[in-house]
Amino acid sequence: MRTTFVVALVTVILAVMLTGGCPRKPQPTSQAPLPAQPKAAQTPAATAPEAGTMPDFPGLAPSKKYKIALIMKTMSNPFFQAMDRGAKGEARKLGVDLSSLAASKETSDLEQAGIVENEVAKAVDAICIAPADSKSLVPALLKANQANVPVINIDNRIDRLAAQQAGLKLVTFIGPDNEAGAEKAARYLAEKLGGQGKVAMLEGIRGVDNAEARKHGFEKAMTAFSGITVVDSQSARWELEQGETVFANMLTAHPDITGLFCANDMMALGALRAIDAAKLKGKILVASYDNLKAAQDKIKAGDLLCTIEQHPDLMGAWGVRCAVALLEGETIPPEIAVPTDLITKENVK
Ligand code: ALL
Repeated sequence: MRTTFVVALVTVILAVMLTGGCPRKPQPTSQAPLPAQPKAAQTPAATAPEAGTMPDFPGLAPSKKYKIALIMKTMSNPFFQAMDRGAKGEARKLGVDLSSLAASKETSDLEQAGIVENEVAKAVDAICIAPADSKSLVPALLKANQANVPVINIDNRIDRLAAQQAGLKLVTFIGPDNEAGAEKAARYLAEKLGGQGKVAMLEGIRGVDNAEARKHGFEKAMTAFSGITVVDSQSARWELEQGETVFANMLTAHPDITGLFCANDMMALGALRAIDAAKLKGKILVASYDNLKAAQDKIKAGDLLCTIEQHPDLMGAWGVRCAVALLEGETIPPEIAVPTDLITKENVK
């Protein structure tokens, strides 16, 4: 009887901790230490909430109108428009003065670094950044650290080693498990191919954390199917036009490709154009990532097999909420995971 009570008590305590509901003492600490372990050995911190939940900081009532900068990659990708909407909605609720900023292109990482420096110079209270590159933004973000402007990393991770070596402190990372998300989409593709055939991948910008993680997820999924050969994998730098050109060239080299995984929808939309131009519509199954409106339309039309919803709206909203909570003295978990959902013709909206 007594043992049952103890087991039940421990279970309740663990459940409360895992859902992020444990009571939190307000602490003045602002910067969570960077985990020291290599990537493979990392596990979420004990206080990190499950994917799709986040500490809600009940009763969060800002004591002043905070100035927060949301710095994204480029508004030319509708993915960031969704992130912007989420952040603006939360900023309205919390009375935050939010500046939404972005560089011109997917490849404009140095321009993005300039935006970070400008915002630091304007003395914003916090920065939420979806970095275009995982390493080249480090020096600009260090300037934020030096000026005591807390940095919340969303969507794409700053490279842990580069951050550690530079002594860069990030409050938290809010984003998906990109490897698991890509693996989910790629496994679905392999299953729909009946575990047979020649497949290829269009990668994001090489060396960038989420692009590399999605590539690993794709490779992991494909190695489980002995009848599938990966014949090509190249970067199309997240862009539609590049997706079209790179995949058109791949098709010339490998006209018998029957499956393609793209690390984002923009590249997939480009690849679908190349498939059309090569008169191969219906012969190649395409899987991708982001669940943009244009991708949903392609799924409904039967041109795209599946995509992954990774909730950029939540990344934006939670980024703003965590920034405010931190400025109000709350402790922020070092990792906050957003879910990845497989979207197919069965559940597309
Ligand atoms: C990443 C996002 C997206 C997006 C890409 C392009 O960080 O997670 O999947 O399409 O940026 O900039």
